[in-house]
Amino acid sequence: MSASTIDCSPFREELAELASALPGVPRADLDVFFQESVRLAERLPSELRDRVDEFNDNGNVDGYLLLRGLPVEPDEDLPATPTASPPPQDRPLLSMEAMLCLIGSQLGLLTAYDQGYGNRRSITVLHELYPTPEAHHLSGGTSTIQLEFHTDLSHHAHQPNYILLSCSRGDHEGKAATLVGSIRKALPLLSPEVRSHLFDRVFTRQFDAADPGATANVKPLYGDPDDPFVSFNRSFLTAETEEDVAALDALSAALTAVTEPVLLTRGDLLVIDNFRIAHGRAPFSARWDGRDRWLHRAYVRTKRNGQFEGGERPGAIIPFIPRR
Ligand SMILES: O=C(O)CCC(=O)C(=O)O
Ligand SMILES: [Fe+2]
Repeated sequence: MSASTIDCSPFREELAELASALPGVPRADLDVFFQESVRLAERLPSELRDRVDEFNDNGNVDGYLLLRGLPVEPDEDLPATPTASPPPQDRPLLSMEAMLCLIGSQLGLLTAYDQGYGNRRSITVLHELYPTPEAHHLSGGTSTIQLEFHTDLSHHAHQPNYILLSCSRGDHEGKAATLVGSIRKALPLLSPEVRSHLFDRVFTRQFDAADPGATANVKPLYGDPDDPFVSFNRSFLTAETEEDVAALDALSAALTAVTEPVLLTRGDLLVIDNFRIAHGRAPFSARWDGRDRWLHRAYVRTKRNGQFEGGERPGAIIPFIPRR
């Protein structure tokens, strides 16, 4: 097991007990639910909390933390995989939703984003990911095609630090790996010329096809030149020169070369450092039988990089602010 993976089976009972102390119907009052998540996160098993804190403080080379063996309902007790969002208001709390919010609360502030796509994405902390037949090719609802490398919400001034994905059901064939490309691994593969070209180079990102004026400024590499943050999305970044195209191609190739597939199965929770890795997802076949792949997703802000002004409460909606 890699150092980025934590076997949580020894904590399973303790974690199931914490989950049962959370409100049983989260959507009945989400504010109370998130407040309770914060309070109960203090009672996470100390060994697990220390590992999560260590990742939060220092990160790691892989750019992710994978918690395995978390408590999850037997498959026959889970509802059918959704085919539409949002879930019913009265849906009882699922174990993997509880894990998402407990670990998320330990890392920072669970946040509902207005993503700037008009009303095409629901503004909520608790996202559901499941295959949909008509999914846009850049959305998490895709299945038959690969979801290409990207940074979530790179066009938002308060881009979340972490993406949490917890898994109630894996895909039938075990193909739908989440693909993670760590900049700490990819950087040594880039030539000094490409690095200096991409560092602090401002690209315009169009984020709304219906409104060409809706743009944000995104830098593929920024921060510490020797240990930069990455922001990547090949189909959104508008390259202006031949050098831009070549440099973005080189970054894409380096990320691909270091990519690690992380196949999520029930009871797994993946914490993605959204500043250090670009991620995607391998193609897979949905069966539309009520037992398709089903993930829960939440975004977490931390005090780094101005994501947080102070005084915000967990679960609060942050308006859309394009990155400049
Ligand atoms: O399905 C996955 O594993 C990742 C999905 C994703 O990256 C997204 O929805 O933004
Ligand atoms: Fe994503």
